Parts: sequence; structure tokens; C-alpha cells
Amino acid sequence: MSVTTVRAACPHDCPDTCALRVTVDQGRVVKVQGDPDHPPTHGALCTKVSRYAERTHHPERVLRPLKRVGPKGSGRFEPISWEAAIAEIAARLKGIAARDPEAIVPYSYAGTMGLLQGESMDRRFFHRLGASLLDRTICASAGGEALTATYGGKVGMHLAHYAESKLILIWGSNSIASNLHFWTFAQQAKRNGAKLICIDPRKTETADKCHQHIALLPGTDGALALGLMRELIVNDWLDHDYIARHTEGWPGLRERAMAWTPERTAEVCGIGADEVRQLARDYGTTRPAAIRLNYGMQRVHGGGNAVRLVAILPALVGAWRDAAGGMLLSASGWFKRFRNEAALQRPDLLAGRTPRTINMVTIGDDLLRESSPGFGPKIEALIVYNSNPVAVAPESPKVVKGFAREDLFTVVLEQFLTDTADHADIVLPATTQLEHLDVHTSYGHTYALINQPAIAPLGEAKPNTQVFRELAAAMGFDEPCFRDDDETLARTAFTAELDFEALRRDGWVKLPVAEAPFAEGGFLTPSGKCRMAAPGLGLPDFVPNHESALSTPALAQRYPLAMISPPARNFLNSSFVNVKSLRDIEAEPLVEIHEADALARGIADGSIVRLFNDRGSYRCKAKLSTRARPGVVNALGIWWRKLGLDGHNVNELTHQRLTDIGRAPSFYDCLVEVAPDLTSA
Ligand SMILES: Nc1nc2c(c(=O)[nH]1)N[C@H]1C(S)=C(S)[C@@H](COP(=O)(O)OP(=O)(O)OC[C@H]3O[C@@H](n4cnc5c(=O)[nH]c(N)nc54)[C@H](O)[C@@H]3O)O[C@H]1N2
Ligand SMILES: Nc1nc2c(c(=O)[nH]1)N[C@H]1C(S)=C(S)[C@@H](COP(=O)(O)OP(=O)(O)OC[C@H]3O[C@@H](n4cnc5c(=O)[nH]c(N)nc54)[C@H](O)[C@@H]3O)O[C@H]1N2
Ligand SMILES: [Mo]
Repeated sequence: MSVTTVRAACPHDCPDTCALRVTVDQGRVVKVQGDPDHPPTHGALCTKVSRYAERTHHPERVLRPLKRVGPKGSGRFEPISWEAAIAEIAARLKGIAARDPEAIVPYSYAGTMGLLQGESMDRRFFHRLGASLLDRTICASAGGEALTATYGGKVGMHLAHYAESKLILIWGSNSIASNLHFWTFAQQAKRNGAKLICIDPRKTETADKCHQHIALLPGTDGALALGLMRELIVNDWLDHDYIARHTEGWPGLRERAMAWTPERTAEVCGIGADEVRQLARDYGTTRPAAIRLNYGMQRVHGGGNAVRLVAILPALVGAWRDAAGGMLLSASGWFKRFRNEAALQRPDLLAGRTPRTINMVTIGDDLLRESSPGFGPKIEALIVYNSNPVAVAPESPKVVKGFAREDLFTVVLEQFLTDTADHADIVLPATTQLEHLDVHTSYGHTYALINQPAIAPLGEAKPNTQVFRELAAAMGFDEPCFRDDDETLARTAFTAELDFEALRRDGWVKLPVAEAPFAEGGFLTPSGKCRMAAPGLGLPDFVPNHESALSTPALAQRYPLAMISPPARNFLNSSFVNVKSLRDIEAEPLVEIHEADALARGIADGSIVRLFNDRGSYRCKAKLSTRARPGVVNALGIWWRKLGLDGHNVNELTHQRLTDIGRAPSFYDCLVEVAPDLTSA
């Protein structure tokens, strides 16, 4: 066999959705590179994905179906055949479905963002079965719904135009770690004289490279946006014409904003009043001004309201008039018109049934619930794919207890024996992106991509689509749609407006989106205006954290430190934690703590500490660091529990309370105390 190069797409949950060139030699992937011709990728890859051959050919890949032989969580399995595995799953599901199909719950997220392996045959299967629906809220729904309330969709600026901005607010985003291909454009802007300001409680590697860093307290972005609005008003830095023609609801919001003096804003945000004034001056007087908002700032109680308030700012100053002005949180809404979601997922197979919906955020509580009229049937079976909930869902003590239930039947489709797979009754070996076909949209740019399989499936691994095809057959679902192959699914995924032949030929297709999409208004709302007051939501306001000195002073006395747990640069959520070369860079689970907070607690740099609150405790290494501001600790995530120090990870401490909008988790809204770990002395 000769050496070949295949066009692929990165499947991971990241705004960049890179185009890949995969080099294959003798049926083995030897190199994965960024495609130099794909504009957003421009030939560059992050460290993680440039090591993709190591992940795909990892010696610990699950390559055969496995059946549990030890207690749940022990990770003790024996191999079984595919026939036996499918037959057993079908028999168990049939038995449960005969009583109540809603006792069966799918659990999936964005382990792959591919439309085929993530949301096609699986959805058809569960719709036909009448299983519970899953509210896929674990990441972006607070911000997503807030954006839709404001603009009518998850839409924003073009990535490439950031290069021409003169001011960029990098707001709740560690771009160098989690949005690397945006950073390239931000750097171009910087070289052209733009000012870059990072708004983040943590002094990230991105903050290091900006001109200014505003280290506000977690969950106070809404207050900062209101404070900025007041300064824009009193200094008359508003674009009155744009506001009059292209927005609705400003008079009410204007009145609300006037209560946010720089002093009040500064006090709530834990920053200086001059920082508020200067930020407003920069934003009100620089053109073009762009904001790169990201999901980090919406993982708090008031995350939805905060995104609404920030999303209004570009309309107030008329920033949208320039292609290099405005803002971007997500671009995924641009794809809506080109997607054939119903044809791919077939909600019509529900045949008039409306199953209950389980919120993936509260899986810990929900697995521990009994049947009740309000909840519906007790959860009896869980089919997990493209997700590692035992590691990533909030409040692990409850999640683990739920997954450990002996009466729960759990199937996990996985590439590796994750913390979740360890709790499965049956593990089914899944292919990686280099072994299956898929098509992709993006939430950070406007190119659709195709992923051609580079190599044959390793061992007995199968694509998710194939597993659900086989399960459908075993369940006796005989609708022809369950026989669609991946090629057919790929063609079904997009409407005729997107040229599928061009996608196949070139590897990607750029959507036709105007360069300055809202220069003349034209938002995707019914009125075409940017909505400050939104139906059902009214005007946005500052919503304090579930847990903070401001909202829960008594709790804050016992647990005085705010903990955030943003991604570690070399992991992607819990993916890649088991790739040794990447784990070696991260070394071990750690918490960054400011020197003042450490000294007050007798914590030495490099020592093992215990982070705790009423929900649980977690041991890791303390790093005294100016990356942490006083009062806030940064516990970088998301380690596999079993690769941590004591079989726990940071989600031992987080809670399941939801955001104001979007039913999302509040991972970064969490009070803790930190103490030296005496057991390790
Ligand atoms: N390397 C790497 N890249 C990733 C990921 C990863 O795990 N690793 N995850 C991917 C996924 S799933 C997602 S959703 C995106 C996430 O990427 P982002 O949307 O950028 O979100 P986070 O990384 O959660 O947080 C970004 C920054 O927000 C800060 N932050 C925390 N709380 C607040 C707050 O209250 N206000 C403000 N202003 N900032 C706050 C954090 O300190 C962090 O530096 O990245 C994707 N890319
Ligand atoms: N404390 C804290 N918790 C967090 C966050 C945080 O910042 N702090 N971030 C949250 C966010 S933003 C998100 S998006 C969630 C992410 O949570 P998840 O969506 O669960 O993401 P991963 O942890 O990357 O796990 C994805 C799994 O899917 C598997 N997988 C990948 N491709 C395939 C495939 O083709 N087939 C199958 N069957 N499996 C596949 C991978 O091996 C991996 O184990 O975590 C959330 N949890
Ligand atoms: Mo995410």
C-alpha cells in the first residue's frame, strides 16, 4: 500500500472545526495536519489534534464489545461478540419499552460534532422507540438562547474580519487555549495597531498577550455591561441613528442602565471604577470595535442575562456598521437554513407521542429519582454515546451514585474505557473520526466540512450510525430510514442550497453570509431589529450568582473562595486526558490560588490541598500563581476521575442548579474552601 492523504475534519467540540489532511501509510495514520487551503484552519492545528494519530492508535482503544463482570465502576469486563451484545441490549430495551419506553434515556453530547455520528440514526432510533428526550444543555444553551432572544439566532461576525478590528474585547474566552484560530486573526489586528482587552477572572495565557486584563469576579459580566451602557449614555457615545432604526426596547433598558454608576459596577465586579470608565471610553470611541464573547462567561446563574446585555452593546455604538465590528459568540445559526434537520433526525417517528424531557445537567438527581407523576418513570436504562457524564456532569457524588445503581441498565458507545464506560453493563467499541464518514457545521466560522474516513475501522469498532442501525433491526424497527447508509445520511444532512458535490470535491463549502451582516439591521428577529426586551423575558438585568458573597453571605462565610474550572489547554473537556504525551504536559490536576489566599491558609506552592464544600471534596496540587485573583481559585478541568489523585475530579464540588435562561449548568458559580491536605503530609 502506498502513502495516501485524505481530507478530514476535526470532530471536537471547539469553535474552530478545522479542516485536516491525514497521511496514511500501510493502513496506519502517520500524520494529521491542518489543511493549508482552508482559510480558518490555514494549515495550523492545536497540540491536541496534531497528536491525533496517537489517540486513534492508542493501545487502550476499546476494540471489542465488552460485558461487565465486576461491580459497576470497577471497569472489569470480558469481551463478547457483536451479535451477543446487540441481542442482549435489544432484549433489555424491549422489556423496558413494553412497560414504558420513557424509562429509557439517551445521553449524548458533542464528543463528536459530526451530524452523522452525533445526531442522525441515533435520533431516529430513540424517536421510533419513544424514549425520553434529552435536553442537550451542558455547554451553550444559556448563551445560545440569550443570543436568539437578542438577534433572532446564533449568529455574529465573520472570523476573518477580526483581523481588521481596532479594538477587540476578548470576553470570557481563553482564545489561545480554546479558540486558537480566532487568536491568529486577533494577532493580525494587534500588529495593525488594535487594542486587545481580555475580560476574565483568570489571568489566562490569552490575557498575558492582551494590552489589558480586567479580572472581574465570576458571574458579574451583566453588571459590567450595564455599567458600560451608563458611561456610553452619559458621554453620549451612542449611535442614535442605529438605535432608532435597528433596535427595540432601548428606553426601558436605558433607564435600568442609569442605575449602574462606575462605582456601583466596580464594587459588584470587584474591579476599579476607572477600569469601567476606561473600558467604556475605549469601546465608545474606537472604530471598528469587535467583541469575541465566549461560553466561559455564561456558566453562572445569570449567564443568559449577561450574554443578552453584552450582545446589545454593539447595537448601541453602531459597531455592526463595520464588517470588523460587532460580536461573535456562535455562528451556528448561519447554518440553519442549509440544514435538513428533520429529514436527518426524523422527529415524525415519534408518531404523535411527546415523551418527557430529561435535562442532561441534572442527570445526577434524575438517576436517583423514583417514579412520580411529575417526573414520570424511574430511569431504567441509559444509552450513552459521545459523552463522558461521570466526569463532566456537575455534582459527581450524585452522578456516580446514579451510575452505580445495580438496577440501571447502561450501554456506553466509546473509544476508551472512560469513567462512564467503567459503569456500563455493555461497552460498544466506537470508531474515531479517522475511521468513519461525517459532515460538519461550525460554531466559530461559516464553512461546512466533510470528513472522509482515512482508515478502516480498527478492531471490531463501528460508527455510532451502524450501531443504531443494528439495534433498530434487532428491535424490529422496519421503516426504510433505518437502512440508510452513511453516504445517504450525509446527503440528507444538508438542503439542496448547499452544493454537496462541491463539499465532497473541495472538503468544505463557505456559506453565503454578508460581510457586515447587520450593517443595515436585518437581524433574524421577526421585526429585523436587535431586541433589548425579548418576548417572555422582558428586559435583561444583572442576576447574581447562585453562590457568592453578594447572594449567599452565610454560605460565603463558610466557603469564601469562588471556584471556576475552565479547560486545561491540552485537554478537550475530558477527551485527551488519557493521551499520555498531552497528560504529561498538564502533569497533574491543579488549582491556581493567589498568594494572599494561600498564605492565609498555610498553603505552600506545590503542596497537595483539599478543595471542599457541602457537596464533596477534591484533592489536587496547589499552584501559587498570579493567574488567580484574590478570592477566586482556578481548578483546571476536566480530569478523568480515575487519573486524578483520589479518584475524583473538580465536578465533585459543582452543583446542578440551572442558569436563568437556557436550563444550563452553572459550573463557574461555585463556592469552596481550600485547606492543606493533612493526609498527604
Ligand atoms: N483546549 C481546549 N479547547 C476547548 C475546550 C477544552 O476543554 N480545551 N473545550 C471546548 C468547549 S466544549 C467549549 S464550550 C469551548 C469553551 O471555551 P470558552 O467559550 O472560551 O469557555 P471556557 O473555556 O469555559 O471559559 C473561557 C474563559 O472564561 C473565563 N471565565 C470563567 N468564568 C467567567 C465569568 O464569570 N466571566 C468571564 N468574563 N469569564 C469567565 C475562564 O477563566 C476562561 O478563561 O472551548 C472548546 N475548546
Ligand atoms: N467543571 C466543569 N465541567 C464541565 C465543563 C467545565 O468547564 N468545567 N465544561 C462543560 C462543557 S462546555 C461541555 S461541552 C461538557 C463536555 O462533555 P462531553 O460532551 O461529555 O465531552 P468529553 O468529555 O470530551 O467526552 C466526549 C466523549 O465522547 C467520546 N467520543 C468522541 N467521538 C466519539 C464517537 O464518534 N463515537 C462515540 N461513541 N464516542 C465518541 C470521547 O472518547 C469522549 O470520551 O463538559 C462540561 N463539564
Ligand atoms: Mo462546551
